Amino acid sequence: MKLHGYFRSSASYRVRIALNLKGLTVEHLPHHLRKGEQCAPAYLAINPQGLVPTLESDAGAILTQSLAIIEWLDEANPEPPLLPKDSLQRAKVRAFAQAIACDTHPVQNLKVLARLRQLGLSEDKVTEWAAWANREGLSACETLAAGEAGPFCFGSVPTLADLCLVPQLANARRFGVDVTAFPRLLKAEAAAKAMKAFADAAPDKQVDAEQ
Ligand SMILES: N[C@@H](CCC(=O)N[C@@H](CS)C(=O)NCC(=O)O)C(=O)O
Repeated sequence: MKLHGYFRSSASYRVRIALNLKGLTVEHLPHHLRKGEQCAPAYLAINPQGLVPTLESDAGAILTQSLAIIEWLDEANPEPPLLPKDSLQRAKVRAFAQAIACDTHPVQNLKVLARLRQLGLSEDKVTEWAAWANREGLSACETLAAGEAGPFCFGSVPTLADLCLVPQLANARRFGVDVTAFPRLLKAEAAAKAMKAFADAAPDKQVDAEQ
């Protein structure tokens, strides 16, 4: 398999964690987002949104959207499961993951911030916007996980929720968010980061990582 990604891309980071948890190896094909490589015609031909990640299966199928990719990997490689067996817990895990992937990450994404700059917002205001988006989303997630058994977001093993949480906390820190406001999320993050699958997926461990 081939994974088109970028070391600092949190959506790619989610998929890297899933691959590592499943013990799957892929060829990593980096696209430098700040240089606009995601908009090259050859890449748009496989991902018309011009976003990473994209996964190419061994059979040549092209998959986009990190959550769809992760669910496909989970179905094709059921161990260890990334979603709980209980249908209510499964819905809660998906809700948490979507709170990050559908409602938080997209409004602080590179192209949204670039558009805000084009519309005249100063760099300070752009960062303020991104920090606000992260604070809002993570604060809701703190409440969603508050009553759940730990140490992970939803119980004693990592789920799709943790795959979304860890990369988003990295984004939040980059935008200067005080993440100590989210103790339940930090507990889950600490448990996750102690696992090699999460540690090896970190941005600074990737072939295209910049110093
Ligand atoms: N919902 C998509 C989001 C993908 C996405 O926004 N990726 C970012 C990097 S984390 C990207 O490619 N940004 C390029 C840009 O904004 O131009 C997913 O989960 O895969």
